[in-house]
Amino acid sequence: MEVHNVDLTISAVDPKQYPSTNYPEIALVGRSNVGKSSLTNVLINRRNFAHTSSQPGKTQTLNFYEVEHQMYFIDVPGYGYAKVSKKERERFGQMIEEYLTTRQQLRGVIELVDGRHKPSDDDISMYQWLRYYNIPTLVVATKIDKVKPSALNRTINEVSRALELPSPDDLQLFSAVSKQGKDKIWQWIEQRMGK
Ligand SMILES: Nc1nc2c(ncn2[C@@H]2O[C@H](COP(=O)(O)OP(=O)(O)OP(=O)(O)O)[C@@H](O)[C@H]2O)c(=O)[nH]1
Ligand SMILES: [Mg+2]
Repeated sequence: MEVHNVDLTISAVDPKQYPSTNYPEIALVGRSNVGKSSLTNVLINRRNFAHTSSQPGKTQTLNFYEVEHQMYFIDVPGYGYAKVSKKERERFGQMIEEYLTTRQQLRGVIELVDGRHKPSDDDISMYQWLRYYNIPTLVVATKIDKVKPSALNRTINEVSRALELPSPDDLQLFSAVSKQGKDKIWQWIEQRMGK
């Protein structure tokens, strides 16, 4: 999709605030600082519309970005961020879990992992959890501009093995710097939207 029109509809802290339209929704999940907001910006052709930061824990609400009056991207707070209090983490956890398991409009989830490292235990748990709930999931290994081209196959193998991906198509390499992988990710999204 060529995106021209985008709007931050709501930064929600409560399900009552979620948009009431029936637009299909795609949520982005992953560890704090992995690059969820950066991927959102690349997909919507904006520089810093979704606020990014080198400090983890930047996104603290469910941010609904309306795209082309057709769909929403949901930028979700990251997991595994130690500086957020336990209470806060539990609150995020519940909010995210409730959203992912009950939201009718949700068509799929993009789980980001850091392409430079092996998936963490949290990454693995998240993926297993999404599989358990039968939520269609694309895994995106990001920051691959920081990975030597000769090491990319190793990244693919490590992520595929650690997450036990059912198919090689369930993984996409991406860089918010070079934008490599953007078109493939859009293809997956459009397929999930039934286009
Ligand atoms: N080199 C490189 N840096 C990236 C890439 N994607 C994100 N970053 C950097 O990683 C940092 C975190 O990016 P964000 O997009 O804010 O991460 P996030 O997952 O939204 O983080 P939280 O909101 O804290 O959960 C920023 O400094 C980004 O510039 C990438 O593909 N390549
Ligand atoms: Mg963010």
